[in-house]
Amino acid sequence: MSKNTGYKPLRVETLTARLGKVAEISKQLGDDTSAWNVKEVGDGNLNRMFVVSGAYGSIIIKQALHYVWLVGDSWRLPLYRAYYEYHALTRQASRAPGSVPQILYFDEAQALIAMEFLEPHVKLRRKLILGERVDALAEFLGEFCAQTAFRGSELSMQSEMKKADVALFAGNVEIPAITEALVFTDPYYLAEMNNHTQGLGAVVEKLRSDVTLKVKVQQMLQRFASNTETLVHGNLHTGSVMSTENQTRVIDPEFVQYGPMGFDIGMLCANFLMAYFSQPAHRDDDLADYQNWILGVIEQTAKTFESEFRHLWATERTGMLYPASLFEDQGDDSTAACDAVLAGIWRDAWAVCGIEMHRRCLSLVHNADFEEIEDVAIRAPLEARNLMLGAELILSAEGLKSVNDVCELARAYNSKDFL
Ligand code: SR1
Ligand code: MG
Repeated sequence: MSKNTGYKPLRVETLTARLGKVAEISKQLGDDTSAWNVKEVGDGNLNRMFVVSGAYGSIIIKQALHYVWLVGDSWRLPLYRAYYEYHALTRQASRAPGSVPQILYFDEAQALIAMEFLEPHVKLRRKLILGERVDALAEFLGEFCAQTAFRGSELSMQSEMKKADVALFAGNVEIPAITEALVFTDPYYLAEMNNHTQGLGAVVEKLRSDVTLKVKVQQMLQRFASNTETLVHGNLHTGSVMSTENQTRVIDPEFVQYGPMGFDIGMLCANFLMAYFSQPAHRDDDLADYQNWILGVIEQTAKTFESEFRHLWATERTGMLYPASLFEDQGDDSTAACDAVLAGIWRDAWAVCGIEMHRRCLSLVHNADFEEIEDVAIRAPLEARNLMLGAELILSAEGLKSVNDVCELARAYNSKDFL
């Protein structure tokens, strides 16, 4: 990784002059830069994003800033996150082909990535708030999580390459530190940047005084920080997924790091569960049908993850872990070994799921699913269901037999009153 010498933030007014001569970009937009139209889309928490359109089409330009866009200059953050995002995208593109936007150009010094503009894709979180369905969503997400988890691990990779990659991504310190604080720590005490909905005080107090719960969360944090099983996306919520009616892509892997194989699918399921619990505030007529659809997506995502993982286990187990020389070559079935690996993945996934459900109601950054419910008297009881199920998942992560148990619990909590 080189230094960001000569770095200068882009502006709408300067972008065309600065990037007009970059061949990889003009090839996408057309050489006539006078026809380029630049629009800033302030759509994330960390970076600046521009949509640039020209005679041939549109692209996205994403540039890191020296600080967190959402908070401002007081929260400094290294520009190198663009470097890690770029390397994450290239790995995801090869491990789960067709799952991420195409990268067109990367300028490390400017912390800038130019990529395919996904259109007419919309953030999945928005679709879930609007009550829209996406065909083949679960199959896509389950495969993405299984393929990136398996192919980024020593179940598949040669150790030498995997260790070199762990070393490369280990340089990313500050971004994982955000997750270590905002996701795993802040929700469980009165941290400075926290906020929660009025009326939730008793539930919040209950969670923060539960020592067993805090120990479980810290055990998961320990695994998150020190278990380099695979390259995780690191921020796979429904705002990091973009869909049309029938096509889905995963974006924004700047929180990438090596971590537990269950991390991404756990975080993803949490965001579907939050969409599920928030629905009574977003619709009346088709409420039950739509909530069932969301639970169906969770079930199918988990089942696809399992079947894809088992398929990769049978066909691509080329790394040093659980080698055929110890099992199949000896005439021994390795199904029990795969079962055990999957059990460990799900134990982590359900713990991460519960923790994500907590942090999105208690820490700095909340979910639009709940935040857009203006009436706090409606929002608080829905968030309370979410918080209490989160605690149950963390406490019972090891005992949950399958995703069906989780969906059954969600159905039960969906009619409970905790306030
Ligand atoms: C300061 S960044 C806060 C959150 O936004 C990102 O999308 C991550 O989820 C992070 O935790
Ligand atoms: Mg993001």
